[in-house]
Amino acid sequence: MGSIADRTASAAGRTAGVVAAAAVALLLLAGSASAEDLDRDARVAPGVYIGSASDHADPDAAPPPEVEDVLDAKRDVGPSTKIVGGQATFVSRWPWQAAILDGESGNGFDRQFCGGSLVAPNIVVSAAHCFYDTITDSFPPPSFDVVTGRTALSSTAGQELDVNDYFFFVDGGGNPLYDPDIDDQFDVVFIELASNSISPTIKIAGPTEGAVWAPGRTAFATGWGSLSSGGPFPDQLREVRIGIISDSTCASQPVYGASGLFFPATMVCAGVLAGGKDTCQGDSGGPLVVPIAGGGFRLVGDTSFGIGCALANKPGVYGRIADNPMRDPLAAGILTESGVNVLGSGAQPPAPPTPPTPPTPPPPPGPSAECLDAQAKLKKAKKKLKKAKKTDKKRKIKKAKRKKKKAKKAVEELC
Ligand code: 4AZ
Repeated sequence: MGSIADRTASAAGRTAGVVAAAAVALLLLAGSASAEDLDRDARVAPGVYIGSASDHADPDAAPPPEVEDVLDAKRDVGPSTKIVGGQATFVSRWPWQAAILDGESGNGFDRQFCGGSLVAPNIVVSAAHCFYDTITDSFPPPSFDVVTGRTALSSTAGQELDVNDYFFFVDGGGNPLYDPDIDDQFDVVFIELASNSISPTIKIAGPTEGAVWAPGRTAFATGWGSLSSGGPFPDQLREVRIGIISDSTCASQPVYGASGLFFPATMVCAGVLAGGKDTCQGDSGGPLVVPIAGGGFRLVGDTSFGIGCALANKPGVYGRIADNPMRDPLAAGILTESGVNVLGSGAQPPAPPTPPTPPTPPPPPGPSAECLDAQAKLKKAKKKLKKAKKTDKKRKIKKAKRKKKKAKKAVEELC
């Protein structure tokens, strides 16, 4: 518990108990300020590290209020299969999809409060706001379970796995960078499972793969969240097809510009500006993925927040996990914990669908070349017959008549 934090903290000569890590930190350590020096409005600098939840107090504390919000809402409305904007799907299509469960009582439907993405056999990426306790302003020790390989939450399919620890971004002084009192930046954690999941994993889009999640690209979000704000929750996993939205559009006045909620360094928007398709409460932490050429997907975001759900000009906002400043510390922290490189490389966007072959153009108007040839031959045969008639030679006339007849027949057939 707290292992990478303690190891790297001492390597960097920091005081005991400071949690900091990630290979990328080496690039950023020089001249890094103390926690006190940090300007809270500039939390992207001077460094982004990874810290763990394991040192924090009271494992028996009540779950964070945001967890209770989702669970209360589920108790109120119960399961439903009626969802707007997406469609029911199967975990076999999105096998990296994880469900995060709270407490001990009830089935998976009763206990699920967030989603996640399996990126290594023992690592799930999820959202920081799923775990942060806004009452104590801290990340409590893990008191939740993770399910993989399950389509219907209320079933017992797949694996239910214990959690060893979870890790979040911290600044150079070991303070969490996710702080909902300020904004929703750095809304990402990775969870270390106590044992491996057998489900297939997904790679995070790597530094050479920006094209796969360029603005306008097709994306999919999946989860068990309500797809209408305050509405019912489904028991079966759902998927929704949306698009990546540019930072400039998302930061524009009619979208999130006026609210001041959107920070492009740590967030990416995806959705449909006309409204109607979106993630919603309970989808948090779950995957935002994009298809790649040759089949397969890359993970580019974790479901974070939005104003309402599926409203026009209010798309979903996702943790920008495929870009720095979060990508490299996240990947380095996971590599340290699990030995797995979770970054993809070399993937291209899928080729656009091949356009239908154009219909063969109609033949040009007018007589064909064969017809013109036959007509010329007939003219010649007529001339020859005229000439033959003048000679009065019967055999010649007969031969010319035969030729003319043949040429006439050809004209009739070809013209
Ligand atoms: C939520 O409350 C939530 N429309 C998640 C995603 C969105 C809104 C709310 C995006 O967990």
